[in-house]
Amino acid sequence: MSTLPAFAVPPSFMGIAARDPHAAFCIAGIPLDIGTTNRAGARFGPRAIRAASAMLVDGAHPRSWVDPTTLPLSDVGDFEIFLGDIPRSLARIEAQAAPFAHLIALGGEHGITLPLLRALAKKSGTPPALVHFDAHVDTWPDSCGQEFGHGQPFWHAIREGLIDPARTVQIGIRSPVTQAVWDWTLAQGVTIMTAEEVHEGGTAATAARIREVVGGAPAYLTFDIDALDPAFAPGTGTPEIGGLASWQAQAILRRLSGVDFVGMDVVEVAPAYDVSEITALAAATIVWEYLALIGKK
Ligand SMILES: [Mn+2]
Repeated sequence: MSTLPAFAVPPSFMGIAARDPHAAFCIAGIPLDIGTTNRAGARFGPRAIRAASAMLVDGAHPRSWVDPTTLPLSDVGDFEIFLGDIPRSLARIEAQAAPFAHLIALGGEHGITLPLLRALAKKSGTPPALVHFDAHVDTWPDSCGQEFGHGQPFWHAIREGLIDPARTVQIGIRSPVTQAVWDWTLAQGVTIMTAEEVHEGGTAATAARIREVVGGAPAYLTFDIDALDPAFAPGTGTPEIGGLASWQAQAILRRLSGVDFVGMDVVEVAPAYDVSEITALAAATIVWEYLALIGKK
């Protein structure tokens, strides 16, 4: 717990002073956004999320009673990327992610998840389960001619065997999508929970379904902030109406204690389109919720 007022907390995540890459949990920014298909600007996501996280240093999580500021946690700064060069950037991200025991990444666009999963696969051998919050399935074989844009990460991840599709669950899905992409995703064994299903079934049933799909497998959490409704997260490149309220995402995450999470990212925060920093605050709080979950283990 910090004794500083929120506005005076240093500009790392939650004001963490440690930059030790050997810490049990490490936070890194990955300011890549050149694979976005609509509004770019997620390159400024990491700094906005860090700034908003200053609100989260005043005590423990009111459900798990973990205080994330007391965890063995470092903020190692931002990864290097190559401007204008997606393949080279992805290779560089993968190499930089490799040494960390447990990485929590602040995007950047969703394309960063592919090299993070590649790095994880090299470490663990067995493909993890995937808990994927998003408005979009992100299993397009290409978007606007891009092979490695922000709509492709899970097309590649499934084909490369980086995740277990039978233990993959997507939550909040609602965007326009070609039926061939939808059907291919389901045919791989992926569970799709639409935003409507979350709204109508409730957060407890959603969390129960996630737990059922993931089972006891190691799991990776990828949270595209556009899973949230634009009313709660306007600061993103490809907003879609009908999304989750921030309380719903929080309520679902709080019911995932005991899941064996091995890494996470929060992506697609584009501060230029944000209002009153609510998108950045939502993203920072999602990370904080995640830290409360893994800190309980
Ligand atoms: Mn996405």
